[in-house]
Amino acid sequence: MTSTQMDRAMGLQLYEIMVRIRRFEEVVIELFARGKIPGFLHSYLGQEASATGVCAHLRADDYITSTHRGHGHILAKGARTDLAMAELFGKSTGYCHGKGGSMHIADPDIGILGAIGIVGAGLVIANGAAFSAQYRGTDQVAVCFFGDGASNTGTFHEGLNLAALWQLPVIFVCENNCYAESTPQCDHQSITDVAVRAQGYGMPSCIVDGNDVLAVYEAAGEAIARARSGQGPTLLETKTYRMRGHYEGDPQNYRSREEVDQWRDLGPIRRFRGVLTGEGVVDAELEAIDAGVEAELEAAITFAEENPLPDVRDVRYGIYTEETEVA
Ligand SMILES: Cc1ncc(C[n+]2csc(CCOP(=O)(O)OP(=O)(O)O)c2C)c(N)n1
Ligand SMILES: [Mg+2]
Repeated sequence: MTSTQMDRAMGLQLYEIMVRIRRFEEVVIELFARGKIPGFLHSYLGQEASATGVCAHLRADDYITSTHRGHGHILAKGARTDLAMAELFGKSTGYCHGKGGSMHIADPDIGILGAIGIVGAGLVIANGAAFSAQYRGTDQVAVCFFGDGASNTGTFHEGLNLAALWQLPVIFVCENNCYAESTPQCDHQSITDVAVRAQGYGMPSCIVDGNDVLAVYEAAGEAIARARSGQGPTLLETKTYRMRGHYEGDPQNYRSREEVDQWRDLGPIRRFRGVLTGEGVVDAELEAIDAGVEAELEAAITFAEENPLPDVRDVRYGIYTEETEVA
């Protein structure tokens, strides 16, 4: 393996997490098409290496913020597939009692501060979490996942500016998947590398092949170590590709089948399987991991199918907080 920090056990763990995300996405795409999942579905399929390589360095008490395309982020951070599946089904046993759905999953107990549909909002929320860690004197870090399109918002610039000024323990991970909705990157910004924007704020940055999980793991490891040791924020750009439409049902008449096929050949799981087998991992080991993930997902679907919808009497639960007196 090329990464200096990688051992065999970690390699297999990264593989398992990527397969879990991939299969979760493939399964929910099918269930969505069958009408089992309400609302919108924005698939993370193809981007698995980014969340996996970054989150492999995080502890349960580190924070992440996620996006509308966030299933991969939460699974890489340690979310359970059954509770996530139930949430997508809108069931009361889901992460947010069925009120968040695909785009709004949170679990503060494992540092998942929430997936946010407002593009660019995660940067300033991650800053808040990072500031809290800095203020409390802990070595926790915050990771913000966002897209190339989000890097054109005001909150992106405000977020980078403040994080650099206050040297916050935050890592901004821009998953550049070549599109913002139907708009290719070349039609929404004048640069090819989002990472160059960090220079304007005196912040280190790094560009990495986002479909190479080892490369992401290594680059993220450096950025996270810097943040943990009080050396401030980093902007990490992972170059990847959105294999599905912006949302399930997107007619995708803005890109060619050939383009998608070319990127399929560069897919992160296919590539990493090749790396692992080149290092002597036998197919049977990988197939055992695949089978374990399959069984986990079958159980998750059963859990989601069999659990109840939220009770209408709980409609206000978790939406409003009790008013409290502030002294
Ligand atoms: C503030 C805001 N503006 C616009 C939208 C509509 N919108 C939803 S997703 C999206 C594109 C986001 O692109 P990118 O940040 O590259 O993320 P990707 O979908 O590629 O993961 C837009 C413009 C929104 N949700 N929030
Ligand atoms: Mg994008």
